[in-house]
Amino acid sequence: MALLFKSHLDDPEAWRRALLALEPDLDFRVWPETGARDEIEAALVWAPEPGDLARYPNLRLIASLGAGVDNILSDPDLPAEVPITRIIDPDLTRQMSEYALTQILRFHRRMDDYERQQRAGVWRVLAQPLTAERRVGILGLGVLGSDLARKLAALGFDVAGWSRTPKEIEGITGFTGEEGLEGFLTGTEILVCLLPLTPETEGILDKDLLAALPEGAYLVNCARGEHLIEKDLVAALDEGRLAGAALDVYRAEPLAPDHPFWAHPKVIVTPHCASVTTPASSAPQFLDNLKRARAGRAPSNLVDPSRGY
Ligand code: NDP
Ligand code: OXD
Repeated sequence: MALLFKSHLDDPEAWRRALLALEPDLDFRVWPETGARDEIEAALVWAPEPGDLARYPNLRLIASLGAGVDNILSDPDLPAEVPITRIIDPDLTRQMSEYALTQILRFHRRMDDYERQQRAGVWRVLAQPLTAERRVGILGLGVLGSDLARKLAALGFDVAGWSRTPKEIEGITGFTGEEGLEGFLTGTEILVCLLPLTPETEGILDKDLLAALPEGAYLVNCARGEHLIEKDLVAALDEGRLAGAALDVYRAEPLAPDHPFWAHPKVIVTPHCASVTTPASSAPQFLDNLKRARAGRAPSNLVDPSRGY
């Protein structure tokens, strides 16, 4: 039986090395060189072609190469009975918290204003709130959001988080569901999006949500481009209601060369690099799940397709 690898972003040779180092007999095939389709028992994928995963009659595991699974669950022909897993990995979590902290601290310490001052040759010390006076709000208190929340709280920030179900995290003010969203937003000066992309969260970062933030707030979106209504962000920045945005993800990636974000003075653009799955660190969980699937046991890091994440 064989493993099929399909990703336009991840390096198949790095994955081959990492997996074969642990299981030398693994039959590792890279799409589209699938060989006989009935020999494929597992698929390790990022953004598979819609309909493709339905073509392997003996598939028993679909493993996302990332933490997000929106690009798998969007396939209308997904084989319903095959378990889907995602990456939960300390390296991935650490990278995301580093990325978000970099952007948050940059805004908090007014580095965007100081960079503008430097370009104009201006020497002026700006008012600086203390961390305890700065409310950072995190949309999504899952694996990534809760790690970031704890690290921000350890730095002394006033941290709040919003999730679907209630969360008890020491030092974090939790808000839940539709009814909790407005109270969460009105206190949030730096908003970080770490939600999964689902039908409920698609387009959540729209003009109404941005208008509910205090004047001069900042946005950090490191989840999915489809969370954001891009023209609403540009309008909020241009009208001065938002002070800045750091974006790692976009509706269309790579970002088109003529996209207004590239040259916007209040936008930081990074190329979906906040957190990257590393084969050496994530290969063991995939092989363990393959063993579990072969033994008819539930894999770890299982996705709930009915929930969408
Ligand atoms: P998790 O599934 O662990 O956490 C998701 C969180 O979002 C949970 O707290 C969940 O609530 C909450 N949530 C989901 N739906 C809703 C909703 N409708 N209303 C309110 N809260 C909701 O995901 P991760 O933390 O592992 O990852 C988050 C996302 O980050 C990924 O889906 C991916 O899109 C993105 N990502 C981006 C990367 C990048 O490089 N830019 C890299 C890795 C991930 P509850 O706890 O109640 O279930
Ligand atoms: C992920 C990503 O979901 O890289 O892991 O975006």
